[in-house]
Amino acid sequence: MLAALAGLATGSVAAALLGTRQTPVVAIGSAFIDRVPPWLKDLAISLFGTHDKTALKAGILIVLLALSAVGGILAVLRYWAGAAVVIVLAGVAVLAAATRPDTGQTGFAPSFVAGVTALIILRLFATRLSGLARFPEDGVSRRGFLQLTAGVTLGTVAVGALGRVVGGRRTAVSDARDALRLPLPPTLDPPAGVQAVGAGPWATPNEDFYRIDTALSVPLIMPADWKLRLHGMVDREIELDFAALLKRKVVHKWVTLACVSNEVGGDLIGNALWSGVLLKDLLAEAGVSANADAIKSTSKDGFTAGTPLGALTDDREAMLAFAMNGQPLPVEHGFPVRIVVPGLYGYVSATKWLAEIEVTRFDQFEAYWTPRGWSALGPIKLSSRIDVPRSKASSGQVTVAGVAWDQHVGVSKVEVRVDGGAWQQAELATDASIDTWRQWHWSWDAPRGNHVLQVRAFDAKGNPQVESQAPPAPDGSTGLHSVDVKVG
Ligand SMILES: Nc1nc2c(c(=O)[nH]1)N[C@H]1C(S)=C(S)[C@@H](COP(=O)(O)O)O[C@H]1N2
Ligand SMILES: [Mo]
Repeated sequence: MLAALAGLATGSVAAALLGTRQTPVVAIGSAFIDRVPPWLKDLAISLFGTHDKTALKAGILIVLLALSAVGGILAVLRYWAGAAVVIVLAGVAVLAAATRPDTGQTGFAPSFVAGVTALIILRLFATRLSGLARFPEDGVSRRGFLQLTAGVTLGTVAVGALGRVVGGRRTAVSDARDALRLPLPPTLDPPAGVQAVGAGPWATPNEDFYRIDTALSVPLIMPADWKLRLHGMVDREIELDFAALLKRKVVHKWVTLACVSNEVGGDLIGNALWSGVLLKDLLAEAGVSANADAIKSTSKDGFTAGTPLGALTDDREAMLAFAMNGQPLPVEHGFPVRIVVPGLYGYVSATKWLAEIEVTRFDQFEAYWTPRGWSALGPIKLSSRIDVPRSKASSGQVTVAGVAWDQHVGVSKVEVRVDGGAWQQAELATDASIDTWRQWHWSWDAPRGNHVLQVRAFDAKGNPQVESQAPPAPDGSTGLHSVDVKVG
């Protein structure tokens, strides 16, 4: 029984750290709720009222402990017989979590961790207990058993408490997030024609959106506690809470966010429909000093970004975003409010878990990444990527497709070549705006053998992409994306 409780404790910590609510008990309970006959559900509600969920959890715990006791007795006789009980119990929880519609890929992990923990602890107890069973008078075995019992009990209480602290806050914030009602975009559908044949999704789902930040544990901010202080070289300081933010004029805009660390051909880039409030309006209201040239934005966890004022006050609709693809920002993507600036890499603009904006001058401060070897200014560079094919193809007509981007400048042309031959013009999908990536495709009559595909893009003014290879540091990679394709 102690082994089972220890498993539940590590499982709850795993759930808290992974940001899933699927602890072993919750996983089994949810699967149970989905499957019970209606009469039993009604009976439970009439018996326990609004405490029906607590009753269910208690019931699961009692059954689990009873089965664990049986497993424990078996384990003293034969470890593997007891272990089988643990494996079946943990297996049921893993399956229950994995088959839930609302869990990500990590939902099964807490139950898995719980099972492994229980197996290890059971093994320790089984060894001590079978020794004790054979030599009942042996003081050493008895002491070893008592020490183990005390150690596991203490450890379980400590780990369980940790899980409560980490998980409780996480649950409270995600519940508050679920309960939010936000001004939402009229439609989540991408504009007509932006999707190219064969290319990946033009709109990146939140679950697939790349995540980059320095946060070892994600800042957990209740919307009711969120506050933004805008100060510095302004006529009037502004303090804004979440309710006040939502009362302002809201815009919805597709913007492709990119990370400066993206290697040529990499996937640290994503396109989403952001909803928020224009920074231009807020800055105008504050009255920015003519001498200022930057804002320093600071997150709840102390990350800072330095952004040129020009990019916030021109026509590009830089915003304080509170929604991503029609949902409140996911916690990992900056809940409840972050900055989104079209055309600039994330490290100089896209502060998540936003807490403070100071209007200032670049000669007055250094943002987080500047002393670490990255450029103070970070406009996104014209780039292109081949998404299909990535390694293999069958000979004949092969669709070569991908994306090209030059946020807030625009892409006018994409070309593809095979084995260093002549550049061929690819067909461009519709441009949603100059602030989003643009998809393209090209039909290739592919002969058998090993081939190298390459892509290059041209910006709105007709300038070609930089061909010389440069690494991401200090201000973004350059070079053409090449893919080796084996055509069979
Ligand atoms: N608070 C905070 N905000 C941050 C960062 C960070 O480390 N901390 N990283 C930035 C970087 S480098 C990028 S590329 C984007 C990534 O945003 P995403 O994780 O939502 O894709 O967030 C930016 N905002
Ligand atoms: Mo980044």
